[in-house]
Amino acid sequence: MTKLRNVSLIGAPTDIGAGARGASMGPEAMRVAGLAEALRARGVDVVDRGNLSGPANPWLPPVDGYRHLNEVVAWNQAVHEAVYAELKTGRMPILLGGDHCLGLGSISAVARHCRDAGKKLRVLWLDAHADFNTSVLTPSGNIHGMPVACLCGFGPQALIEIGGHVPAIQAKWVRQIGIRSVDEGERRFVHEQDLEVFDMRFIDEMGMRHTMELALATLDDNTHLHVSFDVDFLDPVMAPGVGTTVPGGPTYREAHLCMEMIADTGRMASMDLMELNPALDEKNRTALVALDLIESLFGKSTLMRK
Ligand code: 5AB
Ligand code: MN
Ligand code: MN
Ligand code: MN
Repeated sequence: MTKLRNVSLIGAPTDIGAGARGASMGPEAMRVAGLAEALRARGVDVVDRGNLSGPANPWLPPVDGYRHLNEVVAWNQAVHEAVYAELKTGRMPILLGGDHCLGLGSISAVARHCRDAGKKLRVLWLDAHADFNTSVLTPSGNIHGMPVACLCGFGPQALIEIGGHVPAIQAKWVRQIGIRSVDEGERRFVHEQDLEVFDMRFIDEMGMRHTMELALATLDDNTHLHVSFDVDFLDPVMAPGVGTTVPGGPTYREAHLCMEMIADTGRMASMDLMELNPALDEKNRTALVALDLIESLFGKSTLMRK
C-alpha cells in the first residue's frame, strides 16, 4: 500500500459558481481550523501554496443558462494549472474551495495527469447533489450544479475543453455517494449516461460499509483515486456551513466509515474540499467536522486499530 505523504494545499477563494455568497471564505476557514497542522501531526509533509486569484464575483443573473460563465472559465483554468503542476512534481494536491464548479478544473487536471502517467482514474463524488445539470436542464444557472456533466463532455466549449481532451473523463469512472437531491431533467440525464450513483436510499438499505465496498471495488495498483468532497454530503445537523443544505445525509459515524474505507485503499492521490461556507457556519463548526473527516482520510483511526 503506497501512500502519497506529501500534500500541497491550494486555496481557490471564490463563490463564482454558487447560488449563495460565502464559499470564497472556505480556504481560510480550513486554515484557521488547523488543516496543515493536523496533517503534519499525522506525518504528512504539507506545503500551503496560498490562494489562487481570479475575477471577482459580479453577482449577475444567468445568461443563456449559465451564470458568470467567463469568470467560471477563468477560475477553472487557474485551478487546472495549479493542480496539474502539483501532480507533475509527485505531490498530492488538496484543493480548498471555493464552490464545486472548480471540480472541473481540478479533475480535468487529474485526468490529464493520468493520461500522461498511464494511470486508471476513479473519481469518488461525495455530495448531496449529482452536479450533472446542463444549461438546458438547470433550474438555477449556477455552474456548481454542472461540473460532472462538463467533465463528461456536456457543457459549454470553453469549459469542457480545459485540459485539452474532450471529454475529460468518462461517466463510468465516477462513483457518486450520498446523493439525495437531483433535479427532474438531471435525473433522466444521470440515467441516460449511466452514472453510478449510491444514493441515500441505497446507503439506508445496504449500509455505508457495503456501499463503499462496491464503490471501491474496481481499484487496482495502477489506480489514481480522486475524492471530490462537497461538504453538503454531510447531514446538515453536523455540517450547517454550506449554501445548499439537504436533510437526511450520512451521520457523523457513517461519514467517518466512508473516509476510513477510502484511507484503507491507500490509493487516494488527490482531493477537493468544496462548498464550505463560513458565512453560514456556527463558530467554524463545519470546518472542524471537515477537518476531522480529512484526518480519517489520512488514516486516523480509533485506538482499537493498529
Ligand atoms: B453543489 C441544484 N441542483 O443545479 C442546481 O452544491 C443545486 O455543488 C446544485 O452540489 C448544488 O442549482 C451544487 C438545484
Ligand atoms: Mn457539489
Ligand atoms: Mn452539493
Ligand atoms: Mn452546495
